[in-house]
Amino acid sequence: MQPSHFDLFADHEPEQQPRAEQIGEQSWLLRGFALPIVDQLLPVLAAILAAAPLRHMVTPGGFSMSVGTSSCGHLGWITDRSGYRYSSVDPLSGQPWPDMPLILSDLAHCAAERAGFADFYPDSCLINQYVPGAKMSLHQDKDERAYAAPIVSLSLGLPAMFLFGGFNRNDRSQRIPLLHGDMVIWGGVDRLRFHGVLPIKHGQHPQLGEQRINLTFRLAG
Ligand code: MD3
Ligand code: FE
Repeated sequence: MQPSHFDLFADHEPEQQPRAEQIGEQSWLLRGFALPIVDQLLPVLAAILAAAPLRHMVTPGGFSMSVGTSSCGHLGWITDRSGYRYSSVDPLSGQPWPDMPLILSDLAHCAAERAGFADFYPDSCLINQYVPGAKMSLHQDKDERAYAAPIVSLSLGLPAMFLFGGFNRNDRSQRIPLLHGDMVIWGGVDRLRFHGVLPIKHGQHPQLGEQRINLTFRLAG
């Protein structure tokens, strides 16, 4: 394994590390895990979005998503009238997606490791932008080639109420507030649980303004 430059937590005492909160059998919430490097992340994110702008993709059913999306890494998640899938090309530019910067892949790797998932090397980072009112209905993530790897998420900007459901759409959901800098890791049996995000409320985040950005790191290919 290549050495990580994201060794911020390596020489800290355990009690100084962000605490891990178990939210499912194999799911963990790391409150504020990304805060120590968030000022470095924001310009990196801006550069990705300059090369691959956020856009409102169309679902197979013909509806425009309220969430704006883009990607970096080898594969990016897309949707259009012909379906949901991963693509190595950004349909907007016809070019490969921007590379996934090391600071992002390392952050995801370290978060996964903290949650007990060794050797997580994501090949895809989906960037979701929520403005007030935007939401994500309950769904499962099934477009990845394999489900053995966890999914790691990073929340930035305005808070969101995350819905963590069961294995059937109508199972009762837990509501978990996700705040700026929080990271969540979903693996194993929890990987195929239904989940969603309630409509984002109005507000101003000091660094991101009136929006929430969520990054999800995946092994898609
Ligand atoms: C739980 N995004 O992009 S992050 C998605 O906040 C998505 O933007 C939400 O759901 C967001 O597909 C939630 C987290 C997430 C991603 C995948 C999961 C949670 C998950 C897969 C299984 C269980
Ligand atoms: Fe999802």
